[in-house]
Amino acid sequence: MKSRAAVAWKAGAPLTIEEVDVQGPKAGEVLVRIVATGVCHTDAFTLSGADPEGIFPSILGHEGAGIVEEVGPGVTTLKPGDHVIPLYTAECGKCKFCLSGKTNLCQAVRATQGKGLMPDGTSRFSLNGETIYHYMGTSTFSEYTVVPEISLAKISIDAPLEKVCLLGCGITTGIGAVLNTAKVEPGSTVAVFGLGGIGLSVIQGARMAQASRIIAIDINESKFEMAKQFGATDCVNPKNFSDPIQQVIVDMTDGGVDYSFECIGNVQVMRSALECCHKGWGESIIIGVAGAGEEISTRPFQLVTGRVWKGSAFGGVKGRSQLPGYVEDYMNGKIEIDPFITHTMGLEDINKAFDLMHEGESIRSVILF
Ligand code: NAD
Ligand code: AHE
Ligand code: ZN
Ligand code: ZN
Repeated sequence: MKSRAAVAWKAGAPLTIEEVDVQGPKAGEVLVRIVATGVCHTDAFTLSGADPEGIFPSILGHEGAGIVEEVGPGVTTLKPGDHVIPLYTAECGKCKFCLSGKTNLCQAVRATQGKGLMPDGTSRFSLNGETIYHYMGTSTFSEYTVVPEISLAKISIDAPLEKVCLLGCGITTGIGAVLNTAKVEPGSTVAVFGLGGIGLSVIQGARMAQASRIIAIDINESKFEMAKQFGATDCVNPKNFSDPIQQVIVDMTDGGVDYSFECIGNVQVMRSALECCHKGWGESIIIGVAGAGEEISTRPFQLVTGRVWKGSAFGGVKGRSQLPGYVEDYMNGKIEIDPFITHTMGLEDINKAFDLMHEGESIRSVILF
């Protein structure tokens, strides 16, 4: 079949809207009609060429929601008409990772996913006979996409897809990092570096966890108003201080915060986020994604003296079993999504969504098909 899709032809070039060919679902696969998709900074990261796994030409997008159109042979848990959120972290329930009880990082399809291919090693997308690669196993910048059954969370038919698409990445990632990865306790102090969709979701999660103090840090002060709405108690622009930001936070908190979160993808800020943690117990969670060749560093003494460095992918959330609960929590008012959607547009304007992100103007743009 034909599908309207935004194709990334090469690093750094704008996406172009094409009528691509989409092959029907093979065994264990599902054809999904995407209704809406957010644009996450990770899409921009891969488009920039900084992603070691970036492949071109490809169809980006990993923060979508849609409706099952057709299922391939052997698919038992989904049927046409079901509402779904595609998962860049699958949940097979059978692999060593799924069975460990220690991680959400199912590896059942991860190897082929990282090569832009379906689990059988081929792509469902092409244009004029040329292969177009998948992205993160989701490719939500296409009206029709093919996704493994184990990479789809079935959600309530009543949930508005143009809102809950953001649970496909940003909002779940931020809240999950607080609740699952850090396990922030009531009364904790928290520092959040970077106030985009991820950082604001961390703030939302920190408030849910009843943190007593939430320090929001960004070099773009226009983000502070929304940070306060979500529960930030203090807003700090590192550019207003001559001291390093970690020293500023340590001075503000009698020795450092209990938890910090890096939501930018800047390795220098990752160091600051670790070093603003309290001696003896402070934990810093890396959420931001850094480019090829970049490395983090600190004095080992920072860890010897009890600070802990952790990372979090998709907020530690197991998509098939836990994401439907996040959708319910949105429906019953426990999770906020609407204020994140600062812009909506059609697929033909998707490059504008990237511009708004780079200009610091948007939190999330949602593309409506
Ligand atoms: P965004 O562009 O919307 O927000 C980034 C924010 O960081 C902006 O407000 C920007 O002003 C701020 N910032 C930039 N440089 C800064 C600095 N030096 N000091 C303080 N603030 C600074 O991005 P986003 O969509 O919120 O994504 C944030 C990061 O999280 C990206 O690296 C993205 O790839 C990553 N991410 C990771 C996961 C995961 O599962 N680990 C999931 C989603 C996104
Ligand atoms: N491809 C990159 C890594 C990108 C990355 O870390 N992705 C996050 C999700 S970001 C969503 O916005 C993730 O889930 N990572 C775990 C995984 O298995 O990809 C690189 O450096 O190669
Ligand atoms: Zn994302
Ligand atoms: Zn698995």
